[in-house]
Amino acid sequence: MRLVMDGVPPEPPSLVEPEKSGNAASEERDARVAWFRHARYGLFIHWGLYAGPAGSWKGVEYPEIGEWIMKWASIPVAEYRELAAQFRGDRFDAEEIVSFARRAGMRYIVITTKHHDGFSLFHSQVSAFNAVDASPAGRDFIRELANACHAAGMPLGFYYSQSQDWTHPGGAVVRDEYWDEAQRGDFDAYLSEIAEPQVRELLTNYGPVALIWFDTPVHMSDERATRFVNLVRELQPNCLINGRLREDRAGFDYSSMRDNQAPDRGAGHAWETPATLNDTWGYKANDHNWKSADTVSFKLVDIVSKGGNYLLNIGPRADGSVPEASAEILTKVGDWLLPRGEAIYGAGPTPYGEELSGSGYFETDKHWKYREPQGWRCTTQPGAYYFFLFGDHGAEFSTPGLPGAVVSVDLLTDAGPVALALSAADSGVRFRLPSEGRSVLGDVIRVRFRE
Ligand code: JFZ
Repeated sequence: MRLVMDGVPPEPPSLVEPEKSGNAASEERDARVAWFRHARYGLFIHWGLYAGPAGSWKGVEYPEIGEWIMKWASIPVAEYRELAAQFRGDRFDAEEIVSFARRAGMRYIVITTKHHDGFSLFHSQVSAFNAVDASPAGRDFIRELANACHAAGMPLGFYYSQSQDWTHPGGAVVRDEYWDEAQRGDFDAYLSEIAEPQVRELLTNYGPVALIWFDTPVHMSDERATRFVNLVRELQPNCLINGRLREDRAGFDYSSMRDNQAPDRGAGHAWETPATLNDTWGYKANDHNWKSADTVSFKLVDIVSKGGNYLLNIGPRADGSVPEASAEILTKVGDWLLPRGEAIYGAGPTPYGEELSGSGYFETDKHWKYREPQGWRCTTQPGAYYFFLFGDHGAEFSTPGLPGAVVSVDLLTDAGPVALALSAADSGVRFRLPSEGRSVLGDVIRVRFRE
């Protein structure tokens, strides 16, 4: 994964606290984010015109993330806009995507309504560069997905590139490195004529919006960011705002980790790791570097045990179909997760911490510090701790101290809980795992106790 923002090594993973954004009272915010903290695992969808070139332009293949192809290949605005004429999306099936997310155990969806290329998947009155007016699809894909999500009770969030916009004059470009004169213009005019009205459209025309996911806050001063915050609070007071609205990356309702990064340990406030399943967000025909299902289950548990959320991406092809490999991996994780869901959804962070030391990770082209699924993690519910054992962990495990007398110890299997024999350990319990009912995606042991 390349850090496209700058040429210097990234900072170590860290969380920027929401409090720093001078945000509303924290009780109000806590109430707003309650559903989000419960959900823990979401589906990110990067879909747009860039899925057509799929990583190559005029015979040249670009190694970087696919949705940035316009910049990598310095494609002039007029030429890029022509891609819309081939955008049909005839295999895009919103209901299928929602049932897929469910099946995969994901509890919210976030889709790119407009990425940096400026093309919107929704019908807009302020720009004709959208799927209804500019493409033969003639469909408002956001309306379709919103309808399907609302029918299924699936929270839907909107990714919206508020700052970077490479095809509307005045939209920001990283480091002001414009590659076409047509991109130049007045940034504040772009904000008031395109970005703010489009955010208004998104928050007015599609029913309840669970969250809005702003990104790459180039030139996003506090004053400019505040205009977006006010718009969101005015139109949909319950809509969450992520941590990439403002230049300083201060979180609003929750904080956003840098892409594919997790911190060493948790924090009191809500946070989220956005992550790719291969090395791109937007579809690339030749990127087959998929993370395995056990890597995904490990990262999910690692993140949840630190109090965070995992937002994991798929990049549909230009026709709207989901690459089979990503569907397969996410379904495998769902098969493991759903019978063990009580250990993830609404679960609290680890009461320990010793198991986390040095566990932060990030993936970039400069650094590769990635944790193999290993060791143990813990999540909690009232009256129960869940111990997740990863990798080649052996058949015996002793827990650290527990807060009350143990009532039962069960291995959560695909077929349900199986009671384990136990003996007292130093301060917790010691148990032996049976050879049946184990999973390569991680064994989960529920320890119930009386407080
Ligand atoms: C941004 C986008 O540019 C990218 O295309 C994708 O949508 C991703 C989810 O977000 O990329 C970023 C944003 C922030 C960092 C790195 C890449 N970061 O903070 O390290």
